Amino acid sequence: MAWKGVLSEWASWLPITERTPRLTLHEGGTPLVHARRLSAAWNVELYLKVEGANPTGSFKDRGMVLAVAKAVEDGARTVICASTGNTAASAAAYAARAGVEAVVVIPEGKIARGKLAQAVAHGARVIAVRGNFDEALTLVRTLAESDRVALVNSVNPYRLEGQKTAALEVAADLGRPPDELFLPVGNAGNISAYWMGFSALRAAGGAQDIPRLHGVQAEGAAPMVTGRPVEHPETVATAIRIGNPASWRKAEAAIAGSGGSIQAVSDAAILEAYHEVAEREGVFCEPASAASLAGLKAHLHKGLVRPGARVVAVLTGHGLKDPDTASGAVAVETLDADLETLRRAIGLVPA
Ligand code: AN7
Repeated sequence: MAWKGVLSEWASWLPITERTPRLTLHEGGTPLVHARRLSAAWNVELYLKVEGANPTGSFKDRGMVLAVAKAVEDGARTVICASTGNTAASAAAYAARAGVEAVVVIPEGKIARGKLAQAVAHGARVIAVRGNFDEALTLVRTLAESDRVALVNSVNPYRLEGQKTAALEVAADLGRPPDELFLPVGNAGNISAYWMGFSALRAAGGAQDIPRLHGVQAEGAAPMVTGRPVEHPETVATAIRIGNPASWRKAEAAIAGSGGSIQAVSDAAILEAYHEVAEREGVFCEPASAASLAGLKAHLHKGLVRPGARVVAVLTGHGLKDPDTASGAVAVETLDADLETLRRAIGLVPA
C-alpha cells in the first residue's frame, strides 16, 4: 500500500531527507467544500477548507507531522509545546505515533474539553499552568533553549513548512488560487504558512496570483489590530485566546505582501457564524474557526469583497473539539416514549 499524508504527498516541497522518518496519520488532503447556501446568500463563490477533517481534528497535524519527524531524525526523545489545545492534541498524537514522549503545557481552565481529552488519551504529560498561553509559551521556549527537549510550537520552522501544504491543496483543488482567503489568527503561524505556500507556488512558476490573506482575531484578543500585546486576552474562541502572537511580524508581511487585512470580530459574531455554517452547510467547526466567516461577513458588509469573488474560509478545527460551547446552545426536548406524543411534537398531527 502506498503511504499517504503530508510528507508523502508534498515531499518535494518540504525539507525532508532519506533519513526523515516516514511519519503519517494520513493528515492533509482535507475537503474543500463548496458552500452553496452561504454563497447564494452572500453573493460570492465561497469554499470551506475543512481542516477539522485532519486526524486529530485540526490543521495543526500538517505541521506537527513534520516537526515531530524532524525531531526524531535529530535524536530527540521528548517533544514539548505550549498550547491553547489543538497543538497539544496534535503533538500528543504524533509523539505517540513516533514513540517519543510529549509534554504539553496549557493555560489552566481555558482549553476546550475535547482537546484535553485527546492529549490525555495519547499519553502526553499534561501540565496546566496558572497563567495564559503567552506565559506558557515563554516558559517552554526558555526551557527548550537549555534542556534536551524539542520545541514543537510554530516557532519551530518545520511547523509552518508543513502547514503551507494547505495553500498548495487549495490552489490544486480550485485549479488556481482564490481571490480572497479568510482565516482565524492566534499565534499568527497559519496565515504566515499560507503566505509561504502561495509564494512557493508562484516561485515554482505555477499560479502567479496570491490571494489577499485576511486574518481575523477575536475582539478581546486582537493585538495585531490594536498594535500592541494584550495582557489579559479573553474570548469564547479559546483556541485564539492569545495576546502576543509569536509570528506577528511574519503575519504582517503576509498581509502586506498579499494586499490583505487584519480585523477583529466580536464573540457574538463568531458564535453567529458558528451556528450558521453548521445549520446551513452541514459543516461543524469550532468557535475559533468560525471567526474566518465572521470576518468575511464584516468585509461583505463594508463592500470590501467584490460580488462573485472566489473566497476560501479556512475552518481550522472540528466542532467536536469544544462540546461545551456546542451543547450550551441547544434546547433538548424530553418526551415520554410514546408514538402519539412524538407525532404531535414534530408536527405530523395537530398538537
Ligand atoms: C482551531 O493549539 O495556538 O494563528 O496552541 O487551534 O497559527 O496560531 C491554536 C491556534 C486557529 C490560530 N484555529 O492559528 C494552539 C494554538 C484553531 C486553532 C488557530 C488555532 P495560529
